[in-house]
Amino acid sequence: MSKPVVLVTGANGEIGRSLLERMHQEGRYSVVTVDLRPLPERYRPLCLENYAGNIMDRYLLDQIAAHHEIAVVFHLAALLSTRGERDPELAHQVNVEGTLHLLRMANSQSQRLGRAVRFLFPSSIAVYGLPDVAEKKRAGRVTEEQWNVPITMYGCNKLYCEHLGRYFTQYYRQLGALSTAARLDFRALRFPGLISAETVPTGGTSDFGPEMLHAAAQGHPYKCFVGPDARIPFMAMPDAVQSMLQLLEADRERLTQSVYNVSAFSPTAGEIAARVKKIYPGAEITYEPDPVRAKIVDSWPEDIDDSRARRDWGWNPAYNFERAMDDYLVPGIKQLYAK
Ligand code: AKB
Repeated sequence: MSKPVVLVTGANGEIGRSLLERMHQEGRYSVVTVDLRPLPERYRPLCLENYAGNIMDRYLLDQIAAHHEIAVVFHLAALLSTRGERDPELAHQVNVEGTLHLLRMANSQSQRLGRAVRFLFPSSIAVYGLPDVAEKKRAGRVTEEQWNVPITMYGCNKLYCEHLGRYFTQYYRQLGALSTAARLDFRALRFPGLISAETVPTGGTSDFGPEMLHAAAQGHPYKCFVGPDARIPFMAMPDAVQSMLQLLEADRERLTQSVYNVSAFSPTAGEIAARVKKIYPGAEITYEPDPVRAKIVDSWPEDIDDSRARRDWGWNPAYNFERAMDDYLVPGIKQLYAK
């Protein structure tokens, strides 16, 4: 029997590349990718087919759907929070209209195949918006439905797309004749800032964590754009990939909601810097808070309550802060820059 086909959008991004490697190791799926930038040579053999193109191109999406029986979509393509504040209309187009195109395509595919295509969507802590640091401290770990008042275009986009996905799963064309069995099956994870040993993210506001570490590993000085007390949750990339695959495999009957918080550890910028300096004693880290980016970080919760993910589908991160640094990030980054 042939393997189920998984479509990954934004496959050339930092989550995408790690996901491709992990799915290749597991060997259970055939992977088709789409990204604006062609995938680097080393990732191409991991996939059945790669399309270089824009998710705004509906013709391209229809063509991909016509050529493959897509069972799963990982829709990773997005413009992140800092980039989105520089060009909010473009962020809306890519993050909302692009997602709508993918949902529509996955829905028609579900109808064509007569079974629900599983649609995995990385949402974000950016959907939360706390008014100030005092309230953020008081709020502590927030649950999925608290403080859903984002202050960035990206956060608004992610929150709306969570609703779009739920709508497509439960109500799409509810006045029409569409059978419920033919609707797609949307599942979202709200990720904290992600830290990868292989790539430095671009365009995000949680980027200060990974940037600090990658700069130190390359012997570059780093000016942190938030103050040392800024605290948000983070997660090591292997756990992010693990959570997506675990949610993908979860039985629908066990899921009590379509959107889940997932969290791992929650250091301040100063605690990350201290750890980085312990590993790279020569690291030069200074603080020059950017008022807008720092305010965005202050609007995100200190931590998120992921007890529903733990209860419903067994989420349990493998990496706490120390393990993430010592067992994953530092060895991986050393190898990366030794090349
Ligand atoms: C960003 O900083 O925009 C992202 C996120 C927290 O979703 N990394």
